Amino acid sequence: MAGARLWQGPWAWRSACAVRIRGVATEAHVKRKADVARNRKARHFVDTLVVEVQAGHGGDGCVSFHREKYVQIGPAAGGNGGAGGHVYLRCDPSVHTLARVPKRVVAQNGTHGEGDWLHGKGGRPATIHVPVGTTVRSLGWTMNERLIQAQPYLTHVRSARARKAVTIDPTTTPELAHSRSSVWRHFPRFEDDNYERAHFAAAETKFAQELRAYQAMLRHLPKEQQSVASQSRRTACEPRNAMERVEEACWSLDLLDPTPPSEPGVLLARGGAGGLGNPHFLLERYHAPKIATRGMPGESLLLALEYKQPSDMGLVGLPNAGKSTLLRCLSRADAEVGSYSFTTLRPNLGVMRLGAGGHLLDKASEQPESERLLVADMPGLIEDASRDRGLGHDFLRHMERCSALVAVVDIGPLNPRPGMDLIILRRELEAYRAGLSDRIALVVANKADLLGEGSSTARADAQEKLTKLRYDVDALFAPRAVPVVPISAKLHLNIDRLVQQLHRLPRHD
Ligand SMILES: Nc1nc2c(ncn2[C@@H]2O[C@H](COP(=O)(O)OP(=O)(O)OP(=O)(O)O)[C@@H](O)[C@H]2O)c(=O)[nH]1
Ligand SMILES: [Mg+2]
Repeated sequence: MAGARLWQGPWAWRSACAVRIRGVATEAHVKRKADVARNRKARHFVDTLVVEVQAGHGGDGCVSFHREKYVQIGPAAGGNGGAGGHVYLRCDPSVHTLARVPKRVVAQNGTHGEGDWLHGKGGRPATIHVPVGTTVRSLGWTMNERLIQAQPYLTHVRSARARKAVTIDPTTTPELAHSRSSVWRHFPRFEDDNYERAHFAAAETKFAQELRAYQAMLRHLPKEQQSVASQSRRTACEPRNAMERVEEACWSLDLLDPTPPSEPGVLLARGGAGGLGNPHFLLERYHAPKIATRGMPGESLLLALEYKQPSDMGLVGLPNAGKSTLLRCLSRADAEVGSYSFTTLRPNLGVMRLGAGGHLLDKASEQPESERLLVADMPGLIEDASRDRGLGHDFLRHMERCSALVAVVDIGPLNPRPGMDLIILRRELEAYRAGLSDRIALVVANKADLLGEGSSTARADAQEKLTKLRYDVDALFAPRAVPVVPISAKLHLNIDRLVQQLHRLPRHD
């Protein structure tokens, strides 16, 4: 334990120093910190995710000769390796979050070929299921271990120079020689001198021709049959920094329709082709080939997923206005409530159940529902959230798919001018996306229970404050008429009237 602390000590000290040395934290650093904080609490509401995708590698071809009674030296009988599994992406209407998408998706490798012409089995494909409304961006293809090993040799044999003579000298180009050994398999005891045999040169030329033909065939496939990895540029980006570079994505797709059941989905990464067994290298003058090829590496890529949660209405407001309390009051959602700012770090969702007359059904009510409205409670917005103050305003992406917005303001005694909150809110919504504040269809004046307590003057003051707020709302949203409903979300006061108003809200698509 003490050892572990000793080991952690200098590391922690060094990283703290690194931040101090840099002096000012970069914008990206601040953004990442806010993202980490948001993810920690509401893990069920994952809206952005970077996924490492790895298609299966091909199984190795086999070097074997047929043996049976009275047949001592049979023909070449090594099976081919199975192809690696592809990785697909499906848009699934039964999925509503990215929380279940693993951060690394790996398809199965093909199995190796065996003797007696037994070909290997193809690897099982892997499928990523995402909700309708997900934006998929490819951050580029990446190198995997198998590709790092095989790439130099594969590039060499594909090159024009190699077309004339494929000769690799291990003393002058040891790297290439090493890479070559990750592509070829040999019959036992032939590993050392197989490469010097004339037969190998002929087999290598054949392999190079076939490799070129295979790649040309892939290139000429219709666009929708080509993998996303092959349509992307190579990236050197690390998965943990990937979200910062999402703007540089080289391929992107908005999945607005579910994938038909008859289709496998978008092909993200193609599995590697299976290796070739030794019968494949039977040439006119060589009847006992003692070589086979290993399976080709599967494609790998880095993917950024972004999900904009569609909901019927979104509760927006400054911190502590009582948005989460209101969501709890309207639905069974267990949103966290606290008397400090930024209690909510990620959007919470709740379902508002309405009965036949458009009234709110009790949480335990067994009465039949006539309508359901999905309500999203957003984290608090503050002034300059668009400049990454507070939690920033990235979470507003969910508002883009929200039919109507409900602004929640604190009308209690601690907030002398609730109208100012609306001005800040409007400005921040507009800073995120011009026109977004036009979706505000209702203003909820919360914490009304704290006003007008006791004397009649207090009641008159409360009335005046509400009138002033109505005046501010009219001035701010003119020529639109935006109703103001005073409530107490905590004490469930005037909720019936609020529900009636919510029911009547105009919905944008
Ligand atoms: N008296 C009174 N207090 C309320 C009412 N609604 C909310 N509160 C209190 O106000 C505080 C903040 O409530 P939250 O629901 O967490 O506020 P929020 O807008 O979700 O805050 P953030 O998540 O930080 O943006 C809590 O202490 C609540 O108990 C109300 O109607 N009356
Ligand atoms: Mg909250």
